[in-house]
Amino acid sequence: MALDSKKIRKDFPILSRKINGRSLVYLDNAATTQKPKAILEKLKKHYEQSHANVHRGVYALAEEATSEFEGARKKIADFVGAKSPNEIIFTRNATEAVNLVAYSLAKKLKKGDRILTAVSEHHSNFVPWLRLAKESGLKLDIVKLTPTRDFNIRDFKSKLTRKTKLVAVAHVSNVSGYIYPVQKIAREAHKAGALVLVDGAQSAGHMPVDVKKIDCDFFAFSAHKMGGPSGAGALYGKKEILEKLEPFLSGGEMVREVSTKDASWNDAPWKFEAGTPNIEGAILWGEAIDYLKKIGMKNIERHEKELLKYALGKLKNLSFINLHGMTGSINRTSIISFNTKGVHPHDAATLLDRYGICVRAGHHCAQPFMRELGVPATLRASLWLYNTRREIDILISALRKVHRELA
Ligand code: 7TS
Repeated sequence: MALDSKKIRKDFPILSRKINGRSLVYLDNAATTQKPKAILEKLKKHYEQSHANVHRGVYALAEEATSEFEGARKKIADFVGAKSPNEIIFTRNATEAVNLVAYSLAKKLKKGDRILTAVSEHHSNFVPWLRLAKESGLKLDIVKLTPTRDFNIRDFKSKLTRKTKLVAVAHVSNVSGYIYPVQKIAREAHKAGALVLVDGAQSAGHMPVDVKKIDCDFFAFSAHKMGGPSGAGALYGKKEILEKLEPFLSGGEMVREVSTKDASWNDAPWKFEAGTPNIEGAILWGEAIDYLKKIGMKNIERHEKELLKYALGKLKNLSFINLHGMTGSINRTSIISFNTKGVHPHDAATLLDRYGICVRAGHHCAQPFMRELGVPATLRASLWLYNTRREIDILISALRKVHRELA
């Protein structure tokens, strides 16, 4: 079913804003997405009617808040295909979810164990492993790119050893939009006896996700990249693995029994959620998920693919544009990185802003990847369910002007 863009755009109040006298063209969805008004209404309702701390009170209001909060956990679990809500740990964002695995796993790994990640990762799924390796005497192996700048499965297989304890890769690259073959990666990693973490920050809001089908052991993602609020994220972890892991943070909520000598831990996922959680963040995330489900993730994916094809067709016709990553529309989401010949990405982005266009310029927190691409920075347009062909046309026409003015 084709999306009714006109109707969808009305759900996002910010899209009717003017920037520099122009209609806002928001093409920075990989950084964060805009929010549907359903979540604003939900926040008002929650604060006006059911706010209390969760898990602690026996009074009706606290029970209501707890049930909304735990209800959100169930919505999130169902959304990514987890077997049970207890496989979802609330975190602040995808970054914290990755760090949770790094810190918890650190206690299980020994000197000489190896971690395998890729050169194309976002820093959030790279620096924690770099650091863990340095601090715990582990070896970090890094998968190279193919000539088309994608994940190199051959190199991956050659670097996977019996000493590899964890494979940590993205589901979708935040620079090229490339969709990693995560099912294949998980199958190979498991054959070698390694655990698999998939960083789903760029996939969860853009395509149907099924952690059971991928068969990953961990899946990290953020609410703010899928219509939800910032400050809310989650780590999916297989139940049997979470049970064996030590908590990352300690304090209230995560304990069962505390004496002056010792403490015992609550069950997963609560043993990983020390302190008062982001209650409203979780609830609003649940609301955002209801919104996305109503539209349908398959429809969103199809809409983005169509727009991507349209945008790539137009960009390829501009002789002054260098596209990075795969240049076809298969096997990738609608994240497009490119450079404008003779114009620094920051200058181009600043000029595009004059036309009301928001695109990202920079290294996109993926400096090792930028080095492989041979550029210090790129321009990046990233699309979502509310973007339209008209907005792509506005971008193309503005890029022509930018090139005329600056190159
Ligand atoms: N992993 C990937 C693949 C990402 O793209 C990002 C954020 C993260 C992890 C971290 O997510 P967070 O919610 O914890 O911050 N990516 C971007 C980006 O591309 N531009 O701004 C943030």
